[in-house]
Amino acid sequence: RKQRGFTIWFTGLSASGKSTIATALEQHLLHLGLAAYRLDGDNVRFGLNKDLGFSEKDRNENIRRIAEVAKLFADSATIAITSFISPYRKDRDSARELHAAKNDAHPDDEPLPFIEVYVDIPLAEAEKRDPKGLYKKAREGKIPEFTGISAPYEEPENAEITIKSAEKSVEEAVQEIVDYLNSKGLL
Ligand code: GGZ
Repeated sequence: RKQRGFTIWFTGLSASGKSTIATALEQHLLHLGLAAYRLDGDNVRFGLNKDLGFSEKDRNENIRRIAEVAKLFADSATIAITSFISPYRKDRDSARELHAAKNDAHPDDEPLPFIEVYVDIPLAEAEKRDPKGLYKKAREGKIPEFTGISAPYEEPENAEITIKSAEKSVEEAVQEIVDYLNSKGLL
């Protein structure tokens, strides 16, 4: 059977564990012989989106472009995995709607599935982890508009999957996502 493309959209605070789980999930899917590709700050914020910072407007545009790129990957029968804070509910909902929209050139195509994964961690726990010392700098006022400290994070209300990352291993998190994908017939 032909692989269907779809997008797995991670969202959560800095240091929540999004990228670690996204990377382990990508490895798992590749080992199953599936085409998967991860979009994250390293390959997007330093390239396509290097003109963007962290103001609300720039984050809106960051997420808009990432959603468009993820959709292109999904449309090419790849599993797109995105790993960005994506703090605004409106932006995540737009990404979801973009995947659901009919393609005028291919009106008979099925909509591309969009799976939102909320990597839920208490702010205090993320701040305790602080692997890059960014929370400390943000508290000192050295990084303006830092998510969770001086910029908002709007929690998802209808995420397909919520992972409490302070209470689970990376392997358990990956298994939870894989079980969900299997239950929806996506793998
Ligand atoms: C939040 C920031 C900021 C500010 C730099 N706020 O832990 P990290 O370092 O590796 O991940 C964070 C990353 C967030 O970029 P995203 O593209 O995911 O953000 S968004 O979806 O909101 O557009 C953090 C670092 O960049 N970083 N400044 N002010 N995170």
